[in-house]
Amino acid sequence: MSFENLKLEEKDGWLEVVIDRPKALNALNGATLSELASVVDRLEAEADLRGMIITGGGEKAFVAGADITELKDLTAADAMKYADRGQALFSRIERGSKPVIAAVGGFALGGGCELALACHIRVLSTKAKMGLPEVSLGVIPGFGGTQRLSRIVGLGRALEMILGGEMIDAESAFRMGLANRVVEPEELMEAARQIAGSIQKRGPLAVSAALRATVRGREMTLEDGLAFEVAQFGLLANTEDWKEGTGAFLEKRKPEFRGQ
Ligand code: CO8
Repeated sequence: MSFENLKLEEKDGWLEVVIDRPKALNALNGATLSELASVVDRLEAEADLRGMIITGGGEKAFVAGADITELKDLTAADAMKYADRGQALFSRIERGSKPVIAAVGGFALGGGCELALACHIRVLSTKAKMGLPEVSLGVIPGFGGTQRLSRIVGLGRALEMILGGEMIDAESAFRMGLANRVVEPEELMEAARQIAGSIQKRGPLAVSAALRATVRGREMTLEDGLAFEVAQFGLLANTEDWKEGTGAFLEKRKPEFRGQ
């Protein structure tokens, strides 16, 4: 599969996706959204793939937003269609069965910040800057930012970022729980791969079930979320991975999970 705006590599069972339009600071145009959608299809379809790392090409940006050149003359109907399309893609990432890590080495603004918010884990370099500057353009976050940011950092901090439109640096992002880790720029991909490597060692069906329960549970009442957790727990009990993981512990050996 070859792409115009993405670079794709498979490493140790993980897809590494570079959003690569450095001249536009990797802004998400329609073509890039379509390409990302087909990568998500592949991630879900191929059982051997365990997850995905998304990063930005060039020195300056993760993704500097939706491509503003495509926004200016949208009609109301087209704007809604555009927002729907981005939201659908980002929700597929968030609600998918495999973990997705954002490796943010520069500007993650607007739609780029919203893409990072839809990822499950965010690793930032010290050069990262995150923000939702849409109101400076007379628009609002439309790829999920008004919904996901407050769920991650709380309402007050989210509103300060959304209404004020200022960028925050990596340390501030870390302090408010927006970044899982902050590392030196040259260590960014390695840090993301290290997290991927830890996940890789675990039972793939258990990882998917844990992801599902945690992400979906957040949208439920505690009672419903707990019931959902019980159901996921029960489903896993029928799998070979469950027998292998618990058996290997008792036999004092490393498990060999087969995702079955
Ligand atoms: N879209 C298109 N082009 C962009 C974007 C963008 N989001 N960001 C940067 N570029 C382009 C610049 O126009 C410039 O192009 P050129 O060289 O041809 O002039 C090139 O990238 C380099 O940018 P700068 O020269 O501006 O670089 P600086 O280092 O001076 O500044 C900044 C970097 C601060 C990141 C600056 O480029 C900037 O402010 N960019 C815009 C950030 C922004 O406002 N993002 C939000 C966009 S709106 C959005 O994401 C909405 C999401 C929801 C959509 C819902 C659909 C309806």
